[in-house]
Amino acid sequence: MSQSAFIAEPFALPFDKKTTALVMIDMQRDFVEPAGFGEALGNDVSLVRVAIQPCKQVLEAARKAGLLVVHTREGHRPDLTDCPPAKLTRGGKTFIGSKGPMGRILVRGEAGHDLIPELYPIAGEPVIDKPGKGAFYQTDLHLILQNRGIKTLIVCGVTTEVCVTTTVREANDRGFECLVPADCVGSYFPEFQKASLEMIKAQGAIFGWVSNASNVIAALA
Ligand code: C5J
Repeated sequence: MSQSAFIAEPFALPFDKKTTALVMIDMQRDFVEPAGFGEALGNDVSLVRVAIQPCKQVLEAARKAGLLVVHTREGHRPDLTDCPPAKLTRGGKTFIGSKGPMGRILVRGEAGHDLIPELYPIAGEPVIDKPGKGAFYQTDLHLILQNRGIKTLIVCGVTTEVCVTTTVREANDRGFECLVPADCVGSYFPEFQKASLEMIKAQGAIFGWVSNASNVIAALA
């Protein structure tokens, strides 16, 4: 019997390694690296970079435990035909498809769109290219998870209040149980990080559980 439980808030989350996947959200160079698009917007990337090492440790533990590992990237086709016109107007002074410090912003194939080397996928790990904030919208993520019989998701990545929690909310509605290790998710805004994590676990795990990297690693060992 491989059933175990993650120590988590608001209460322990039972899981089975065979039906659990790690989903690494948008750990892309433009969001996380100094001299990327995130920093060019005036954000302090050290606030999201603190998640890299805990993510790396959870990624290694997940690989060792034989979990399905999925990576996502937010971005669009070079001709932007998959970008809703409304999304194209957002950004204040910078816009999707315009020139950023590491290539065109949020465009597939550009250097800034790539995943950071510390968390790079290995052979056999699906990479989901998503046009939206949530990882299920217009992607085959649900199909991949369903075909593997996945029930529980460990969700890491950036940013906590945007793509991480959008994905967790979507996953919860689709019947997945989601665990978010607090030190494996990052935001440029500490107040958003705190509020987002509180919202997930509020009202008896309204749409998920919150834990940390060391609890996840211990449970997967
Ligand atoms: C992500 C964003 N990945 N903040 N995107 O959170 O626009």
